[in-house]
Amino acid sequence: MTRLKIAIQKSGRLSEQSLQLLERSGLAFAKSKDKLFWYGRNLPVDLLLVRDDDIPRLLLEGVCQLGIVGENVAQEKILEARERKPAADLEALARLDFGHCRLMLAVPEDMPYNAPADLDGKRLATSYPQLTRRWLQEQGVDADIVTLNGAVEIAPSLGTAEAIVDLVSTGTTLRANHLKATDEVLSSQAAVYRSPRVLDAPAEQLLATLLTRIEGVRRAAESKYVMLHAPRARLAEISAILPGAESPTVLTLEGQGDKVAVHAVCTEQVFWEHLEELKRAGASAVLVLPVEKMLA
Ligand code: PRT
Ligand code: ZN
Repeated sequence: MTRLKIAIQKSGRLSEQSLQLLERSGLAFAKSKDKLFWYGRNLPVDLLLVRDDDIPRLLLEGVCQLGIVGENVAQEKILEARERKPAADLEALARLDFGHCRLMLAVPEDMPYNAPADLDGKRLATSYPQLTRRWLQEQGVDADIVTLNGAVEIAPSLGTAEAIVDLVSTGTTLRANHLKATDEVLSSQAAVYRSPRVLDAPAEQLLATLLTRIEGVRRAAESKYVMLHAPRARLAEISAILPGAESPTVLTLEGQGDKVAVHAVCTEQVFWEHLEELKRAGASAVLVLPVEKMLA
């Protein structure tokens, strides 16, 4: 039986959530702390723990069949691979709603800046030369790219570049270095990618099952199961308040002709404001429960 290999980041911002997602999808691994390879215990699916930058290449070369990596890294490496092989591509199968960040142009706080055209003739420091070059081309700007592997944010104060293109999440790093973010080059989150290599039928089947489960875990994470009591006369109004709920289940309450119990899966976030609104509409005994798994 062919085994699938999934590549995830060994240690970094995406590691914990990538592993959690796979475990919630029903995969169990023989974990060994120092090893880069974890054998799948219950399904023929093994894990490869690597640097995030290596994941796109492992997929392109067919060493791994699936990989979880930030769109920023995947897109940068795809563009890089296309310089050698123009048809190189990776298929993004699902966005995972973690590892959110933005690749941004940032300039010194005291530098006059109105539009990308102001970058003409300037030097931009970045760890993402490919994405930066593409963006500059789209903007019709002629600037030099200085590729750095780390500490990009100090390039302007060192005098090695006038501006930078770097990942931003909270903006703390930029502020600490007296830089301001101006333009978004790419908005990114973690995603599952697949190798372009053709798989045999059982492997393809296993991959499809895994993806359905991943999708189920993702949807469950966003969903809540809501139970409440409602006056029968206000059922429509109450159902309409439930965020992302399709046709709730309505149950009669023993001995209470005017009241019903309503159960619904809400596929969007349920906020306190929704509960308060439900209460104003006459709902009582409102319970919100987490959903662990979902299979459509
Ligand atoms: O060792 P390995 O190569 O695997 O890890 P790495 O150091 O290259 O990557 P890691 O773990 O830092 O990030 C992995 C992925 O997380 C990135 O490729 C992004 O997809 C995603 N991600 C989300 C981020 C951030 N948020 C982020 N804030 N990656 C990096 N940062 C950096 C940013 O460059 C800045 O310098 O964190 C710093 C702090 O950001 P602020 O804005 O919160 O101050
Ligand atoms: Zn990396």
